[in-house]
Amino acid sequence: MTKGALILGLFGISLLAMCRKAAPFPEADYDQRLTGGIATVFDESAKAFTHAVDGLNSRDARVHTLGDLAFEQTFVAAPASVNGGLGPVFNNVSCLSCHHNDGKGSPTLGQNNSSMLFRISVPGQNEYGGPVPVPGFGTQLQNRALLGSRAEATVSVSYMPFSVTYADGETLELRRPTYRITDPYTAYSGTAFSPRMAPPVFGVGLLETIPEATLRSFVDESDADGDGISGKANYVYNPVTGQRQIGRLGFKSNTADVLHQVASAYHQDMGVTNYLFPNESCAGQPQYVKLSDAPDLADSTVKAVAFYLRTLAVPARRQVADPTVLKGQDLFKQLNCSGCHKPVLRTGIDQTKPYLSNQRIQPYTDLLLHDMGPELADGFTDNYATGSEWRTMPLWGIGLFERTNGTAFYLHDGRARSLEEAILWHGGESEKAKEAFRKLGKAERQALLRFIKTL
Ligand code: HEC
Ligand code: HEC
Ligand SMILES: [Ca+2]
Ligand SMILES: [Ca+2]
Ligand SMILES: [Ca+2]
Repeated sequence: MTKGALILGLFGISLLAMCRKAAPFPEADYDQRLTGGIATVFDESAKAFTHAVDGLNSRDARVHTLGDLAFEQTFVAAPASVNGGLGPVFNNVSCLSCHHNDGKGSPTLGQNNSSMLFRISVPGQNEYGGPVPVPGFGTQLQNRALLGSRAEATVSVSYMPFSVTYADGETLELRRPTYRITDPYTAYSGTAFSPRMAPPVFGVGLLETIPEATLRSFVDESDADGDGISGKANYVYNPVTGQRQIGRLGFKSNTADVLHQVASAYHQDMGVTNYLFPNESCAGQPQYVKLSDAPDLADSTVKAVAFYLRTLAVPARRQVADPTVLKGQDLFKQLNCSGCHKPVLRTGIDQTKPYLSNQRIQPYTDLLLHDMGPELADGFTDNYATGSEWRTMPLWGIGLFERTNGTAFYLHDGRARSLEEAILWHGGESEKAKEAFRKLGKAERQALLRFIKTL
């Protein structure tokens, strides 16, 4: 072969290389701290969840601020010059009273900072495939009421301690909740009762921007790959679009988009009517008296709050190069925690929101439903979600809850008082991962927990 042919040959190869798709940027070269891509904020304080994403224009920044203020407002009985229209029945008085510091809440029933609400139903499906209301109570039980009205019922909880033993002999005490409904204002005939504690609200804009196709690609309903994890998408009616869409928010992926979630929170959690839900939550019930307060809220406020949440940044990870943390990260993969808590996803493109578009994010969720076994089951079906299925909880920000909440509680009803307890409650599709965790030695368990605390 002549020298010329060799050069031509090499040129041909390099031309071929140029025509191939660019090699993906190596995963290890990404900055592991950037939990939300460009929508990441570096703050480890109690206010870590309360920051706007970078890159909002001045108009958008103003809407974000308006939404921020509205999120914090305490509502009162109508008539009032500002923030009227609370109730007559409600679970709490402001968004912030449940979502503490834009993070999760507390399961402190009976106290003002309680972030609990209760989904209720009778068997069957409504016209959209959703839960069927309990006569006289609807699909949510409001345990508080304005002066002069009666709460739908009182809800109390008691916890039974029991212990779990690790393979190395160490034990940990868990507590099993039992809820009681007392003093209903009229005969109560509900069959399913689902107590839920407020989850964090930052990062929902990014979750909303993940393409449906990505979520569908994780579905493995008949567990074809045999790893014991199936994963199923929920499809729910979205009153904003009038269509059935893949569910992403709520503990059973029971809501498709942020605006719907905000409007229904005002309506059901606070009794504040709005353009998507113009009738009081207790309308049609025996105790309902027509109030002259509808709609309680301006359309622009509902939309500003949705915009505020969509543009909340996600806090950065910490101590990502610590050797113990890296060991924990390996264990998280080895135990297949990552089978559900997907570490890395990519958002799609939303031209109206460049600051959320095409980002490599680390939400640690697949947003799918998983059967978590009888211990966590609530018996409440919601569209395609059965009574033992839950959405994989995102783990981003989880290491900061002790700062944002003082005392942190975990799982849908706040029964777990530590990460360790939360893991030991895993069952069903996650039984295998839980058992593998239980069998780890102490140092390895600590490494895994250290890793989770850096999220
Ligand atoms: C009584 C406590 C309470 C109040 C008040 C409340 N929330 Fe929530 N919030 C919750 C609970 C519990 C959930 C989970 C609901 C579910 O699983 O269906 C939730 C879910 C959410 C979510 C979805 C987060 C996710 O990742 O799934 C958003 C967003 C949200 N709330 C926003 C708001 C806004 C905005 C307000 C005020 C208008 C508000 N909430 C008022 C308790 C509350
Ligand atoms: C089959 C899917 C699946 C697997 C596997 C799995 N999880 Fe989970 N995880 C979930 C779901 C679903 C929840 C929410 C359950 C609930 O609220 O009742 C959750 C909740 C959690 C929480 C509590 C989050 C919070 O903010 O309250 C932690 C911590 C957690 N998982 C860690 C782990 C670890 C560590 C492993 C591996 C040992 C693991 N998970 C394996 C599905 C899974
Ligand atoms: Ca009202
Ligand atoms: Ca109700
Ligand atoms: Ca599988």
